[in-house]
Amino acid sequence: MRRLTRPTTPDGAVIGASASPGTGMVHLGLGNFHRAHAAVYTAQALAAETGDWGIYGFANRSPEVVAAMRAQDGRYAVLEYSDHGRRAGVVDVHRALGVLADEPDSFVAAVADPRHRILTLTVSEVGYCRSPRTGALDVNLDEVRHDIADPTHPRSTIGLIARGLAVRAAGGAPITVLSCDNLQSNGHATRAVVTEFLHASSASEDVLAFVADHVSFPNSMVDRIVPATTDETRTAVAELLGVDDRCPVPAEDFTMWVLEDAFTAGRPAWERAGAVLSDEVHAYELVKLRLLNGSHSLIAYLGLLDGRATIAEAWAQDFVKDAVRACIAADYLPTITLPRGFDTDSYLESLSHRWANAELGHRTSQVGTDGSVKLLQRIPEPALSALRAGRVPHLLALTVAGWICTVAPPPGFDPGPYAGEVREPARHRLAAVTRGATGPREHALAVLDNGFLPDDLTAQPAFGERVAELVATITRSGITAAAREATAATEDRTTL
Ligand code: CS2
Repeated sequence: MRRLTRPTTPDGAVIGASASPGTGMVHLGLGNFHRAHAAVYTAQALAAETGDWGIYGFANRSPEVVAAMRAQDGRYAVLEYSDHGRRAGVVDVHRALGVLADEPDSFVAAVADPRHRILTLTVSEVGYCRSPRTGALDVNLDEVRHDIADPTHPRSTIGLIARGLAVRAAGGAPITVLSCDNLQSNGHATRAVVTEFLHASSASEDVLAFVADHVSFPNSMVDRIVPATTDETRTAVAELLGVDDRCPVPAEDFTMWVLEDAFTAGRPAWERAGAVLSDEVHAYELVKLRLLNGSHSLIAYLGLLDGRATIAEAWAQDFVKDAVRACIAADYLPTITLPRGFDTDSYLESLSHRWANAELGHRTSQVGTDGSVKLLQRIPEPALSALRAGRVPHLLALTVAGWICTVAPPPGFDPGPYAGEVREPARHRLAAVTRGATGPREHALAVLDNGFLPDDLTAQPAFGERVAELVATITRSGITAAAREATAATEDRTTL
């Protein structure tokens, strides 16, 4: 079968429009999420309104996707699974490609190039180099420490972005840095870590003033469930399009993007592709980070510990549904001021539907990955607001207990066949701090006492106690019993 390229793309298969040859945006993080989300919005925006918005895409580390896209004239397919079956379309908006780890100078030059007016980021929660305890730039991370000492040869994401902006400052051309990651107030958070880095590395007043006055960091809420590519993805694309694509992306049909309209140097007409420009991004972020992502983590850890490979299989279990419903009603919804006119019932119904999408094959281990960093965006704030109101957030505690039992199982506890697939950057440190614990409770308390959660949450002993009890119950009686117990302890209910 012929390889997907410009000449072999079937007629009518291109989603939206192809970008023109020039690049107007730089993107960091060529993973599946960007390729099925912002790239698709950009292709559709270009169909509605032309502009020089081709993307110069950088993969963080992995050369594979860059090699595959280069061999395919920058193209790849998005394979969408919905109730109506599956369909595939080709995205053609990447006009230059690189691997950050191999050519950091090209990235810095691209950010500094005044023709580029937006830098978009999908570097995952880990990429922002923030301290779990304080949320500020983590100057104890090796890469960050290195970059502060030698900011002209950076290795960390934040050091590289800061370097690009510092070089750009000389010409003074404004630019927008747009985080597309699941971080609360992701624009503010990005501005904060970049600025903290510039201060820590003794950047000049001119550079600081440029970043303060001519670089905008809009907040945005991003949403599309995008699993990892498998052989089935490739086979399905071959069947649907008749070409061999080495880097297709599977995705659900749902997609959503809410952005603050703060683009200092222009932007594609993303609103014409369905993105929402809103002054209520914060409210949308909380809805998404808590109701979707927070619940997702709970589904993932309950499912993993119950031997379920996918989110859909986990969501099919009554004990998981009951726990998630109670969690949303009692632990998440009371902490959110909803956007104007928001229809909670239909949002919850659509979540249930999305989690049930079995064709997607979205793995519990994928959602369970990087828990030490992802959970920080999902658990501490709602947990604190419950504790301050005098309630124990049993199901948020269960989420943390599920994470501990998955990635740092107490001695003698078997987390099941899929826990080993979970990537966890803190795995070694977790093993080190729990070594020698005298039982599951002490094991959990050792995690809570060692800086994995924000200080203001660990200052509330009721939370740690609840997590420790639930880790003990999971170890002694299993995940179903622990989930049922935490659900029963939670009074409010809602229906999904
Ligand atoms: C998931 C998200 O892996 C995870 O942690 O919760 O990637 C989720 O699928 C997306 O945010 C959906 O927009």
